[in-house]
Amino acid sequence: MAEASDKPKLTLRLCEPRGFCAGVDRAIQIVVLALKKYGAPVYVRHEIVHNRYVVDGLRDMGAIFVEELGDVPDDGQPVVFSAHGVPKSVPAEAQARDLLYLDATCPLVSKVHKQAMLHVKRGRHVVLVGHRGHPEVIGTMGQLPPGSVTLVESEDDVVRLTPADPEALGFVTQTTLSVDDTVGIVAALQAKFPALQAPSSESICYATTNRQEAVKAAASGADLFLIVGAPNSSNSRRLVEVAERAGALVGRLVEGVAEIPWAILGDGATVAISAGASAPEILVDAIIAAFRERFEVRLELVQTAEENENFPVMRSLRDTPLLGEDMAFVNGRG
Ligand code: 2E7
Ligand code: F3S
Repeated sequence: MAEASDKPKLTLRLCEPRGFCAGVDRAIQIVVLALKKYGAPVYVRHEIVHNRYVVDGLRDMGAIFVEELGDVPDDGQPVVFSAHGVPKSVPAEAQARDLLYLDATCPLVSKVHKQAMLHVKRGRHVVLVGHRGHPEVIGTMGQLPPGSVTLVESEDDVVRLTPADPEALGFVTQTTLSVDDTVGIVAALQAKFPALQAPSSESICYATTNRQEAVKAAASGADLFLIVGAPNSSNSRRLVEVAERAGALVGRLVEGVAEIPWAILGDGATVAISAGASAPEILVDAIIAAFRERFEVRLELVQTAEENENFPVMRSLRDTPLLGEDMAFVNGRG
């Protein structure tokens, strides 16, 4: 008979879906495959996705991360653009310098770029709902002619908005926004500008929507809600906000085990866990293992959706095989 544990008891609620989305998986694959095909170094403009474990792992394989194309030398090696997208000037500069570039922009970001450009083509000024300074926002604004886009971050910004022609406006949003906050901002825009044109499909992506839904479903009654993700990961930060608003006592963004606030957890506590779209599952596994060392854990799954999205890499990399260890890394499990 199994011996009764003398460890305190704890319920761990695991959200599903969590962690890597199809765009992140594709972006990491592109860097790994480029390293296989072209050898090291492969330059990557900006963190391929906002996660230190991923970036360090790729650096160990031979990737060199730079912030600007100007930092890439003319040594014949390829440069990859991050999943967040780039202004049009970046591929233009790469072409002018005859650099070999691979664009790992998420296809769902490229779709938002196209919808923003379509607004402009139809004579509309674009309202972009998003967070100032985020690389995705810089990339989306950089698709459009100067003066044709205005960034709106809040309902207050809507109050201050005075477009030249209120009859000719269209909006798009960043893909990783809070679904609930965005409903409020878009409603304020529509109330003030009844002629405002929506994009032909939702800009907030499936992964953002699904992760926020699962967090909402798991938050009530949680003493602590851990979101695995990096401080510069927009979608992960939104999950912490969602968790706290949906009833978790404390929400915490953690990059790993070291940041878990053990002191606030006693016998009988409930902890919920999710992970941002850029956080590998290996980090979640390590956190669960750390809980098991300290507590007698009862694991619960809170699943609100099933995801089957898969974004293939560009044709030029499709013949390069991904084997064992590399495959595990790409899937966030190695
Ligand atoms: C690209 C896009 O790398 P992330 O943490 O990025 P965010 O935008 O959330 O800071 O997550 C994956 C990802 C999400 N959105 C990549 Cl546009
Ligand atoms: Fe793409 Fe959404 Fe992931 S925009 S990179 S699928 S979080």
